[in-house]
Amino acid sequence: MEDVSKEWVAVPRHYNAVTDFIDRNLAEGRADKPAFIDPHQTLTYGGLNERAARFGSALVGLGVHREQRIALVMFDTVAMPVAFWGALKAGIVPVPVNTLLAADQYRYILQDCRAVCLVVSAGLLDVLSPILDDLPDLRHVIVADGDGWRDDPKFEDLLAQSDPGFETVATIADETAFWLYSSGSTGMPKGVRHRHASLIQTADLFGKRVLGMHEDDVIYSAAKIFFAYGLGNAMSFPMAVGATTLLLPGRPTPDAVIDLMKTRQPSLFFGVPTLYTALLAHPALGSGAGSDALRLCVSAGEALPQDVGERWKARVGCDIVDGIGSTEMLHIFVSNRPDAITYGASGSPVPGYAARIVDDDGRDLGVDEIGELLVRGPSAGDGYWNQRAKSAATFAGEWTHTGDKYRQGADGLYYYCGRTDDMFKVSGNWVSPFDVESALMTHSAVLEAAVVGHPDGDGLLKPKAFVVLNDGFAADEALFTALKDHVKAASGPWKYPRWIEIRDALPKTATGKIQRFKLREAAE
Ligand code: 3UK
Repeated sequence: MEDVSKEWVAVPRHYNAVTDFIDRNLAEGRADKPAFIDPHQTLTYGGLNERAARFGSALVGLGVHREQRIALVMFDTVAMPVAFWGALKAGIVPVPVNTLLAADQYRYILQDCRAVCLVVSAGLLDVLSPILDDLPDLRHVIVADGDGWRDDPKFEDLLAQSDPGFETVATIADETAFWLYSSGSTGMPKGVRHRHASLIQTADLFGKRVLGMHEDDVIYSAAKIFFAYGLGNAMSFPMAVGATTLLLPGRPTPDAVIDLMKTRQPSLFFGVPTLYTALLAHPALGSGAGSDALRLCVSAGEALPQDVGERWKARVGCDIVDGIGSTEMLHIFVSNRPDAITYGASGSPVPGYAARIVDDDGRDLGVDEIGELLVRGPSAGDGYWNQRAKSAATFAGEWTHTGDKYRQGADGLYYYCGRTDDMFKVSGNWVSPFDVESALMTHSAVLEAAVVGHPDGDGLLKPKAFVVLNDGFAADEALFTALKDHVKAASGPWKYPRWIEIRDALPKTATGKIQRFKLREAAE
């Protein structure tokens, strides 16, 4: 097999990612250029440099040590890159966390990563404050875009009090720079440790070489920075070339997206398939999705249905590049190319990455044979935190197991064929059937539940629940609404079952495992 490592960016052993992503922009004369624009503030590269230094020094001042974790539960505003890069500058490890989680999930993640400091957007305090006293390692809560928490100064005041000349800590290229949590089909989310050297690999190999991202681009990513997908699109890729990113702290509804496209005229747009579908259903969607400067769109998170890509191209006049990435690999590793798009396919390996499709015994498969996709590349994570068995199974030496079923067509392209487990994505967010089932079963009406992904009218999967009721409960609309609301509150707003079917019993294996595949077939 071809040696892809010659494509990798050479990174010196003593290396802090801040040098490539912040310092280089100043050295190349972009101190006054906007790096990030949110609805309230513009942050230039010079401003980011100063504020990241201040935040790094502030963390040290609060007694946070190198290699300790700080959790970032933040909306996409200019404070997010300041917190992320400020931590890296100090050799402290930021852990961006999904802003859509429920209190129990925050408790688990913050305990698991032993965050000593939490940086949180004021709007998220209602969800987080009830669990803050359950975190023995947590010493400081810094509130961004709002008032302070107990004795801690708020983000802005903390920055004002600290040292703008704070020097970048000399880290090692292979040192852990940040973590991202990845959800699995069983058990709780796992912290993936990523290295300082990985960010420049994804920015160069995918951002520059595949997307051709350059200094004059204006980027808008509907996927938020707390996702690996958004972290690259909206933060590391634009910073690697000195481009400008537009940030939207709120939900990327079709109205909000079209409004931003019109008022800010981005040249690159990043979304997930559900959003492209929702935009296509919007009467106001027209040429360039509102932006005359739009040159390219990107989709990831789940497979982009062929017809969504084709309808988008016809209506918006711009292609969508579909590529598959993962939290474990940091960003996209198999992708279409802007000048070679096949809707319905994931494309071919990104420069610097190699892919294989193997059977259960690890043997390479031939054309059109379906097996698991393995990938090799320079941005693979260093493993899951405190999960030796799962790390060994996924990060198998040079090759990373994706958990995805793929086939390689006679055209050489890779075609997505589903997951090797029962997991599926809704609007780019993972749904673990087990999670939704557990949430349903905490409702007094529910005896048992099984959840599968079921295609909606656009061919995108949504949760469908099969429920066995406890005696004395009637299957009526009021109950269905109550169950949906219950899941939204207990597990996450995107996870509620769009369809509920009442059953007398669920199909099970001899060992009592729910046979979801039977329900999936029954639902088709
Ligand atoms: C699925 C896709 C088909 C696939 C991600 C871009 O989604 C990202 O990371 P996650 O860890 O999920 C990874 C899994 O999602 N998937 C992603 N993209 C596609 N399936 N076609 C696609 N284009 O199951 C994969 O294993 O949440 C996406 C960049 C960085 C990312 N982390």
